[in-house]
Amino acid sequence: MVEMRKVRVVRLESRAEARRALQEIGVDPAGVDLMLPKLRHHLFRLHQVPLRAAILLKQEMLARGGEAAVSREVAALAAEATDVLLSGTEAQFASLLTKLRTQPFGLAGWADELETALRAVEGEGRPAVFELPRHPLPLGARTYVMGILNLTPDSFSDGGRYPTVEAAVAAAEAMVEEGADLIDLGGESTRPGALPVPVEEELRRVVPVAEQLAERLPVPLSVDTTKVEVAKAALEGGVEVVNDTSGLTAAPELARVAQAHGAGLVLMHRRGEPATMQDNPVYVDLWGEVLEHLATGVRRAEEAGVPRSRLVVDPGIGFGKTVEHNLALLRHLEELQVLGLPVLVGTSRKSLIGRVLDLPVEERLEGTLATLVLAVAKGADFVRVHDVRAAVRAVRMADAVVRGRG
Ligand code: HH2
Repeated sequence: MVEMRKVRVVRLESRAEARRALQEIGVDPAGVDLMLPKLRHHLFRLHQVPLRAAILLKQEMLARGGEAAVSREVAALAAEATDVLLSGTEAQFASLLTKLRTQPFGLAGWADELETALRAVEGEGRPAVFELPRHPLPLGARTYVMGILNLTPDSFSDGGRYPTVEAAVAAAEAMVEEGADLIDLGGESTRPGALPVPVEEELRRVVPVAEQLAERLPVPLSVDTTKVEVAKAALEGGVEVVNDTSGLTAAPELARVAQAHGAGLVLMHRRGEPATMQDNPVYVDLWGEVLEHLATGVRRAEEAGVPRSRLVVDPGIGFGKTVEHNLALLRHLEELQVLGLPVLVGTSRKSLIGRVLDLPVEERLEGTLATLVLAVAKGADFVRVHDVRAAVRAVRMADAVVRGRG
């Protein structure tokens, strides 16, 4: 008989893992279904629940053996609303939702919000494929590496590297050789302090390269732009994704353009305009605000007819954020799960790495790789990078640990 440790710590990240844990110890199949909802725990933070609703909510969750933490002002009836930390098993939440739907004070609406969040953390309703016109990408099996091709004279780390169409095409081909799964073309720098580029100039930089690459590359292209004219011309030239760093705030019509071409749409969070976004950014609740901005973008995209299977969300590392904000976004990247969409993260050579390690832009590779690996561990589906070869190796290795092989 092999000696085994008597007590072990178990962390169950998904329903599938919980099911496996029960099956491994030989639980009766009927028992698996009964016990599974009691093994999965959830903790949600609810923003500003009105007083009477909060009191009922607390009472109902406590009655089910869960917990609902509220502000101390609630007991004194001295607050109009309170944030709530709501904790319980899946079984307790299921029973709570049924009850909330029969209650007054807007609790039925909170039940809907909670149900959406519960479904999202379990991965239910999450698109299985990033649907693109010519190169659809199945989701969930590995992390895709998006190579950056900046066709700009002033990008912060690689501006002015490709003075001709031929040089840009060769650079993109080299990135694909190194394992890039997509190529992101940018004709306007979004670095802090960058000034807007006239539309004719952005078109001149992007469209000829896009047309050449669309014919030659076996991978999809995206265009990093906030301009309708540029997105349109690029999509007509064979590009398959619009990467909108404003998250449909600069030009909401971008959604209709993407929809008309059956294109993918990346919605990123940013605060303000690149020219001024780093002037002392302040957030009351960083994640709360980032998620609301992205959810609004998602709603706009859906209203324009873009299906969820064509959407990706991105927290926008470095866009109107301090180093501490950027670190907090990376530390809790799993917060994005609540949107139920694939996630893209862009940290490559960014100033947060320069500031933490005190290194210039050409020495930020290792720092970049560390952030990529953590992003994979926290569920990123896409990473946007300059150094494709190194990123592909780091991400594949991280994927093998996190998701297993094959
Ligand atoms: N970062 C940059 C540009 N576009 N798009 C998405 N979706 N996510 C990002 O994090 C992101 C982005 C900034 O980096 P870079 O392209 O290297 O620099 P510049 O904007 O100066 O060209």
